[in-house]
Amino acid sequence: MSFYVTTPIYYVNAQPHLGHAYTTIAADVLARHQRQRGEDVFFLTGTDEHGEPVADAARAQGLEPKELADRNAEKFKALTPQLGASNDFFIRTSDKQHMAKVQEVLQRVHDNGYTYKGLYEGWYCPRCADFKVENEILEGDRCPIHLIELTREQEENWFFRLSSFQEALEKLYADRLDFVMPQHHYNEAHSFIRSGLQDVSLTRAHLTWGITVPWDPSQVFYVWFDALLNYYTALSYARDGDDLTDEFWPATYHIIGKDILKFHTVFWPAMLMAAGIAVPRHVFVHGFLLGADGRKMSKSLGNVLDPFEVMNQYGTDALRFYLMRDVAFGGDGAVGMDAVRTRYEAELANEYGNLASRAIAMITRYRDGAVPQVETDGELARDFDGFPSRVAALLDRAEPTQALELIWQRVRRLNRYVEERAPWQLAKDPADAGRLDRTLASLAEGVRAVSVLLHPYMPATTARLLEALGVRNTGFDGAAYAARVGVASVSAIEPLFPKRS
Ligand code: ME8
Repeated sequence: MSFYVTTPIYYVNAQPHLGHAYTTIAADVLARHQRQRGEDVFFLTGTDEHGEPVADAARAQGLEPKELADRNAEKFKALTPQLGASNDFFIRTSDKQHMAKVQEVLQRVHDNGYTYKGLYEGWYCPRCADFKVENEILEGDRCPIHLIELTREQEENWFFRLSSFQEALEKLYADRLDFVMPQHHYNEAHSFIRSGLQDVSLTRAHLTWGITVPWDPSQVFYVWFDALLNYYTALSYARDGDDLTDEFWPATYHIIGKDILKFHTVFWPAMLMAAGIAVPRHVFVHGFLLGADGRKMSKSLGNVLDPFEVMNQYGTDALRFYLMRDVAFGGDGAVGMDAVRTRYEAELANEYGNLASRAIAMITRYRDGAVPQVETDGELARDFDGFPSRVAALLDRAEPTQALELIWQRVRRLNRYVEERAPWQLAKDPADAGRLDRTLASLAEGVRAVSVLLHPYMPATTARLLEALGVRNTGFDGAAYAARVGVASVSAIEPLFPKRS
């Protein structure tokens, strides 16, 4: 089976921030998990470089758009490995191959009769690079997202006959109840469609920073259509000399924030249908990260959580864990440094880190580092029974927070097990040697199994721990808690989550 997951491609008019990191990390967890299961995975992220927001930002800094794009694309590109993201390709919409493919696909939309020339007049937000419909506009003709004043724009454009897809989109939504997830965002998109679709502008006349319209070179494509097509074009040139489209299209999951729902759940499937291309399987829409005060993060409010600061202080894996754990994926959630510290100390250091170091220390102290090769405890086996497949089912539905909660319940179960069995008591009486053997074996096996499941969330830390347990197999088949211990011996390890000042 193939699994293709994407993040939005990020605008290069600004610096990477926590919101970008969030989506990339979530997509990475899904990609890593599917790889563990032996699926053929392709994970795509990248940058959105054309259009008004970038041209305007470049002008404000006295730069050419391409200069600003090159400069900021590098920062986004550098961020992915820093986040531990395992993307297979990084697309830039200024790539020549992307541009050529966009022209090819949209020419087909034109040839299929889904475009016409018309006069567009409407309220336009230059920051969204989007015309707003009347019922979205705030008082004072302001953008509902950026709160800035909209401008009244009029120009001759090529239009996309979105209205021709009214029935086809309604059918798509009726046939595929999981096309948009979670449910409340499906409902939102569905009701937008049912309220009646209007044709949309496909090109812009007064902009040069974009992809030229092949049948009318005086215009460039509206940046959103250029950008959306990245998901499709990337597959055709990501691997030198190899076209991956047949293998990975349609995409399994587009992971996006709720700010760009309309483009992905309405325009995008219609555009694909117009070009005769299959629509993606799922669009998963996550919520907004908010400042610790519950308000939208913004520099002027001073409530921004800086991903680089979190990584410097606590490490990449702690940032990944925190974001997947503290904000239920799919909803909004407040984030802040205090909450990071609490999760780090209470859960990573005191629960998982402590469990790992205690297990290794006791096996070292009582059995010279050799894990007793005896049957594991049936009681613990019962608590672990069937749970990897429940984790997998949740991750198949793009629910990393709930899956992590299930895994964490097992981390806690293992800590309780240590307390209940009190190996330090058993070690005092040679008559308890058999029980001590069984306890240590069960513990080693439990720590191994949960670490395999935590691997997609915290790849570096779990790899270090599994190495100390002498375990090479991080595949999903190793996620089951087995009666036969999967760990032969342990070696000493530095604390996984050291104390931070
Ligand atoms: O919209 N909370 O790019 P963009 C959670 N180029 N996620 C957030 C967030 C927040 N506060 N802020 C940003 C664009 N994000 C277009 C996309 S796709 C074909 C083109 C994340 O740089 C979230 O994924 O504004 C959101 O959808 C995306 O960044 C917007 O990034």
